Amino acid sequence: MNFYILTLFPEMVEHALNASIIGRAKEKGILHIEAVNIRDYTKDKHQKTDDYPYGGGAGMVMQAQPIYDAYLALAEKIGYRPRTIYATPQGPSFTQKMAKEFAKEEHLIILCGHYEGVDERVLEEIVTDHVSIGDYVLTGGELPAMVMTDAISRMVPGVLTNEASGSLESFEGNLLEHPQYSRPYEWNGKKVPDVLLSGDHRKIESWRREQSILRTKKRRPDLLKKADLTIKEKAEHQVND
Ligand code: 6GU
Repeated sequence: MNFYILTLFPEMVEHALNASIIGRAKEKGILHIEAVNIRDYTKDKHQKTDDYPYGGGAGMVMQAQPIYDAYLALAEKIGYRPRTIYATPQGPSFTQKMAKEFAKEEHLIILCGHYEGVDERVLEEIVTDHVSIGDYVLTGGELPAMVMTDAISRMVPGVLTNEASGSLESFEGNLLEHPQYSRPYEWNGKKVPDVLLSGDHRKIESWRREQSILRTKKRRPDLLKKADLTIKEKAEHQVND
């Protein structure tokens, strides 16, 4: 899968996505992540990419021309106009479902805004999806672009190796993951739950499932309502439809 992150701060994005699982997938050629510097496409003689807002007001607005030319150069290289996310608080919040959906694309552009915003006309021309990462204020779209790239990347086949995988993960079936333990058996006076040492895999699976449900009920009761529970589990944990 190919990501193209349109930004005025390419170095911010490049360094963050080279480590660990994403870095390894890049080395293996499963992922290609390219930070495109919008400034490289300005036709302004002073390399300017922003200007004052029409109608007045505080801050600067990113101009249409450099963003559009950067986008067109990518569309030309790819051979079609790919799905293009604008990272903005003015959109629905990013979810695991969206991560899976975007991971089906072969090419994906993410546009990062900065300052007071981006000229609306270029957004109308290129953006297919407005996506936020939550209801709080950030200084720019770079961190959201990195968050989305990470979450989408790990849904691309081959990115998660066995050690990083596991089918029962947080949000799978809208349940949080069960607690994990490693050596030593006793630490700070606390022992590992004995069931995990029993060697009885059915018992272990059933204990983990129970823990997932209890944990979701306690920490994310909003999620539990959407969780895929059996009728028996719903009865046991007093979950109403
Ligand atoms: Cl996706 N972008 C920006 N610039 N700010 C945000 C955001 C996105 N999500 C929350 N705040």
